[in-house]
Amino acid sequence: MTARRDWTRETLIEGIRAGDRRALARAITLVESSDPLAYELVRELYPQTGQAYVVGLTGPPGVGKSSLIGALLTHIRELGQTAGVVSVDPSSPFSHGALLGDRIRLSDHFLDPGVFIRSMGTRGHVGGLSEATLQAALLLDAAGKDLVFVETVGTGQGEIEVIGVADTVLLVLMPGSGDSIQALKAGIMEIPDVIAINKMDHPAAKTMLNEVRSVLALDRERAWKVPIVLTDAQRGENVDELWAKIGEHRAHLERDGLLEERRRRNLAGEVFAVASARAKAHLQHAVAEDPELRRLLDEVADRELDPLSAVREIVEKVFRIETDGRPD
Ligand SMILES: Nc1nc2c(ncn2[C@@H]2O[C@H](COP(=O)(O)OP(=O)(O)OP(=O)(O)O)[C@@H](O)[C@H]2O)c(=O)[nH]1
Ligand SMILES: [Mg+2]
Repeated sequence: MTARRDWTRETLIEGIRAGDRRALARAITLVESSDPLAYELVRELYPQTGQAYVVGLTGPPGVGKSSLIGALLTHIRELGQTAGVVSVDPSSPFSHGALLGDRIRLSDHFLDPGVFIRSMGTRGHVGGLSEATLQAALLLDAAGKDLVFVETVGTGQGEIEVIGVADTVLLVLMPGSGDSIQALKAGIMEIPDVIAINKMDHPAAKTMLNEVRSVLALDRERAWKVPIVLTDAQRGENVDELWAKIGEHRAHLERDGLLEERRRRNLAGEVFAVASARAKAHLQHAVAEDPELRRLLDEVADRELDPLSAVREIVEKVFRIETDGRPD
């Protein structure tokens, strides 16, 4: 075991720039715990980012997202590219490295210096899931990885929003992921860029493929036609094809100058998401700490004060924004 190093801001920055995995591991731990030093690191390294291509994977629990990343890593390492992986676990405050399951599924890659894998808990993070994910992706980018994979488990709603940092969004489903089909159909879930139906050995895989196809057929306006690939992450089946589809999406974005546009939109979205998370945390804290503001909530409950008047008073007091109680 290496002795525990006393990292400083400078040695961390230097280490990350050099792609040192211990520096990266330490930095992501700082991100996880909302340490102000993480913010400083990202601020310092940000000008060098934007080199990595970011692939975001989302989908219901247990569909095989981590297994698929493992299989994709084998493929892209053969192509000579390096990669960073961050699996975001919104239900846990700390992950301490890799989750046990991921450790098994991604174990082929742990000794490979061209790959950095890390799970990250985000529960209780002051800036929320978006902030932690954005910071981790930027750190992996700054460490010189060609590719960054961000895995996050979908909760059924707004799954894709949490990977607003991704250049390509890959939705992973498996036969029986009916909820996700409904969410796509209802427009609750944004249409991803590529869909993988994993566990293709399952007898219902074909049915699932047809269901997904019929949902996508409702959305014929787009220039990009969302490819659907049946995969088997365990046996590595069709993983090269999946990677080719991700590559085609990338080429589509790069060809028409859309990548720059998308990144601009993504980053603006991230700034808003993080600012909103912080504003909300600030608001909750302010109300919890201020008996006068808490009293307003009691008055609303007792029907002595209407809700929008309470909003006006709270917003004026906490943010010093004059409003008439209506959103603009
Ligand atoms: N039969 C079959 N099993 C698979 C396949 N891919 C993954 N699995 C299994 O499915 C289980 C879940 O796989 P994971 O890769 O951990 O899935 P995940 O989506 O990352 O799960 P969470 O991160 O917990 O949401 C594991 O037991 C895998 O071995 C596949 O293609 N076929
Ligand atoms: Mg996983």
